[in-house]
Amino acid sequence: AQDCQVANIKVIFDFWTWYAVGKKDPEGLFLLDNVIAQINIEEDGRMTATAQGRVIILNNWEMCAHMFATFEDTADPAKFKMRYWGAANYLQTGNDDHWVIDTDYDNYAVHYSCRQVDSDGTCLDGYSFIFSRHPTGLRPEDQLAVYQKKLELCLLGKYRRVAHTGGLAML
Ligand code: DAO
Repeated sequence: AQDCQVANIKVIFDFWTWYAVGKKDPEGLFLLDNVIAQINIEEDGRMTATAQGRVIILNNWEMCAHMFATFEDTADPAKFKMRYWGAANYLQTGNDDHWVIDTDYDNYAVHYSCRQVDSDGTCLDGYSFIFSRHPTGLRPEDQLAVYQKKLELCLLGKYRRVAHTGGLAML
């Protein structure tokens, strides 16, 4: 709808869905597949996110988790702290690093989060998402850039494909 309110004008960064197409899991894996995320810019300018994905909790109970996240800036504009929680209290909560390693905004994004840094400075426990705007995966022309970032993150070969079967994620 058109109401001519400047505050209501949507910019392309808002509300566009990112499909997770690859994931390096952390210990105590949570989000399995059909993972989608949306970055939102609130009216006060703060960044938030909503995400959903298939999870298995408690006694093999499968469900679609609805997650929310808020972000805090750090000195580095691409490094955020992300506080996240679920729509239900039996879902995970946490406060993780959220680093945007690379993105062209329109097609792909490489995310990285180290939860525990080892004594030698390497990452002992962390996770990383490869996001695409396309549920079918990365475009061939984005694969080299993503490969290069996986290499730089020392995570080459550690990712699994995240399927989008369109079932639970549509709920
Ligand atoms: O899946 O094991 C895991 C860790 C994922 C943490 C949950 C994050 C929920 C919010 C995601 C926002 C976009 C990255």
